[in-house]
Amino acid sequence: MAALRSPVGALRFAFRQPVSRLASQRPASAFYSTTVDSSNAESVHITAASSSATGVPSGDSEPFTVQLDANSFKAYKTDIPSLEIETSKNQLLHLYAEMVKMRRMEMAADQLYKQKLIRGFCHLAIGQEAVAVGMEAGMKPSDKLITAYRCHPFTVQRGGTIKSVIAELFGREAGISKGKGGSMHMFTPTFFGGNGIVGAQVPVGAGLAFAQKYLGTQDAVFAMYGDGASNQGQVFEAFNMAKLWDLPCVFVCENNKYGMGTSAERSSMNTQYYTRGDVIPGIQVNAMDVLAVQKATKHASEFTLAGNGPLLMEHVTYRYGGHSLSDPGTTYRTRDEIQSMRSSSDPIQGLKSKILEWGVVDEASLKKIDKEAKEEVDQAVEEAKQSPEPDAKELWTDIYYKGTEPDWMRGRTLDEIHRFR
Ligand SMILES: Cc1ncc(C[n+]2csc(CCOP(=O)(O)OP(=O)(O)O)c2C)c(N)n1
Ligand SMILES: [Mg+2]
Repeated sequence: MAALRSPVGALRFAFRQPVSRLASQRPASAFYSTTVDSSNAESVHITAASSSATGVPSGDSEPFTVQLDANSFKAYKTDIPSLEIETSKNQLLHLYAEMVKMRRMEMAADQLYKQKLIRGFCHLAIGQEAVAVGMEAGMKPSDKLITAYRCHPFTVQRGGTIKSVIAELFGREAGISKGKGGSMHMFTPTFFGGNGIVGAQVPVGAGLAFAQKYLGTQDAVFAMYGDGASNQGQVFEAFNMAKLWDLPCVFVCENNKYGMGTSAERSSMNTQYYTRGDVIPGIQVNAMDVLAVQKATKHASEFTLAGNGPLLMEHVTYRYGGHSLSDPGTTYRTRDEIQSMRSSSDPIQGLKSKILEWGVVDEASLKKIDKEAKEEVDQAVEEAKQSPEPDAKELWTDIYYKGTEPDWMRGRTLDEIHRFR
């Protein structure tokens, strides 16, 4: 406590304290007793294995109802989505197969990076598979989505192929951006990237939502960002515009508990991110359960398209690996923490246990799905390796919308000039 005697010492002491502890040291005045004090509220349970189903039919495509865990959702200024979700054996197997494929693809990227076949930045979403797969299952195919750099599974879910993602990581012609973008720059007609600047995609997402309203598409936009991005000014500016104009925008905070090596508690005055939209309602989701993500996403799309304006959706999840491939991910959190998330909350293991419990298929059938996923990814990697590097003339394509190019452009040096016409 000696350090507290000097102002600098007091400051250092303050920075070492978890935010929740500092908040509890505040004077108990009316100033702090707001009606919505969510900063100390408990989050949803992040478990993938506590939903239940009875009367599972024998037919593979016959619908049946799953009751989600009672603590799957929390809500702010709105109601939680219904805890019942209709599914089928085929649908559950599809969700399982997609999550396994996404994990295999990311594991392949990890290996290929370590073999130096992938260079540059590479951020993987191992542990967060239920977010991309569950969102795709809950969105309309024509709804739009935009995210940050942790974008490989979204690219595949929104219409890309595993080969096109791996080839993009290699910088090859068969890549989804013709090898010119790399890890953070992948797109499909309904997926607007893949963005490297933290938070910058959030106002772009609000702009996309404005376009949907202006064009009358009846499509919702999901604008994703991380817990680390959540404190940026531009995020709140986007919230303001979206609410002012009641845009069909769902702002989605993918809370994986860390922004690089900084825990959410150290960076955010309120870690209940779904409550941070002021007058914009919010829903917090157990995003280790793919069915809860699917349910909440469908609910969110319908909510905003019914003319209710924007919604905040917080997916509580966890990344198993480091922030990127240059971070081992174990200096700012314990190995025990990672291990305990893997063993108690893994989205793939959770769905697997439900599939077996509900008699959807037996363990051998799931092993076959696992094997097929590995083979599909291995083949995609081999095919991507065969793809050539893009031709140098591709440096001048996809810069401007066709027909809007200037007469000429400067290249890497003053004398390198390309004439468009
Ligand atoms: C404007 C800007 N500042 C800093 C960085 C460096 N940076 C890259 S990712 C990141 C942390 C973001 O964390 P979060 O939003 O929680 O997303 P996550 O990586 O957890 O998916 C930072 C600071 C950047 N890319 N852009
Ligand atoms: Mg984060």
